[in-house]
Amino acid sequence: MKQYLDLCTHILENGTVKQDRTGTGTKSVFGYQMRYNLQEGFPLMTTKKTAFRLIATELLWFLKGNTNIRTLIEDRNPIWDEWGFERWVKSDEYVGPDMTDFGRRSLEDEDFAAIYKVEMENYKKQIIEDDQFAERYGDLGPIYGKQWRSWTTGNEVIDQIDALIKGIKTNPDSRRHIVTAWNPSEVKDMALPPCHAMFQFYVADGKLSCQLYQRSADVFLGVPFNIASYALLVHLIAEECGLKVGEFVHTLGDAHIYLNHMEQVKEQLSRTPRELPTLRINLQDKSIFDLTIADIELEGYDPHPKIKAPIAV
Ligand code: THF
Repeated sequence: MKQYLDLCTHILENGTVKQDRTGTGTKSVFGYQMRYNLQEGFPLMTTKKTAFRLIATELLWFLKGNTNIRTLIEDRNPIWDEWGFERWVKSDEYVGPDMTDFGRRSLEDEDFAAIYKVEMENYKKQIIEDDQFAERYGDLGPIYGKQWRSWTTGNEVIDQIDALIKGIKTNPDSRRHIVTAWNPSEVKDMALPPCHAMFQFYVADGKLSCQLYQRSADVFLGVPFNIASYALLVHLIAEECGLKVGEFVHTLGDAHIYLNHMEQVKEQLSRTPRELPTLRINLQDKSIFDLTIADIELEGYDPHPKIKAPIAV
């Protein structure tokens, strides 16, 4: 996808090197926009193999209103493991080896990395096997699933996705098709404040479009996931509302490349994009809230090989 490769080039050429919360360091720009016409194919990276199964199971997890990583671990989806693990090792009940700064230390110190791996496996095993442990230490706080499906103020509970679908069906021309995950009163209780903070839908000519405002964008690891995730969301909502897919407009706040992803980005920039795959959804008479990964299929995906990179925690 040229749009994505252009973003990478733009940051390499114009970005500023800054320190960040994770201590890794980034090169970043502030404010950037990309547009993906979903009629031209499904926007999953072709310049590196990207795990669509992980993207889809994460989105279905959000849509079910789930915030506990137990479901993700059962789906063999590791992308939120570090954030659950962090809550566990920072708790009073954790008495194992010191895991302070485990993300950075496991990259710098092989012996530590081996100990961390054992602790992480134990954590995941306990999440799967022990209901009470999973309830206490598998929950990431009121992150996306909670805000999307049950934003709570006083004694009112708001299902923003249900309201979004009803709004699109009954009043497609509305300029208020908005969902926000940024709940200022609950940000402090979240394992990670929402990166994809708010999105708006738009209907024209029988086509459904979506614009996302993403406050913080990890360009090498996160953004390929975010683009495909929102593209999938547009397909699901369009299917549910009897519309065709339009555009995904991706607006970024702090768009950064971690300094330990630079070689990987350059490798990706040296590759030529290939034809985009096609998405098929088997909704039948199901609601999008009851979908499983078996109902979603990707056809004709022929990417360049995977490029490995460490995630910043
Ligand atoms: N934290 C950071 N630093 N970046 C993010 O993109 C991010 N997220 C979610 C929460 N915190 C974040 C988690 N999303 C991968 C991708 C997305 C993630 C977390 C991890 C990742 O490691 N992808 C690898 C391996 C995948 C695989 O196993 O195949 C990849 O190569 O794509 C953004 O919302």
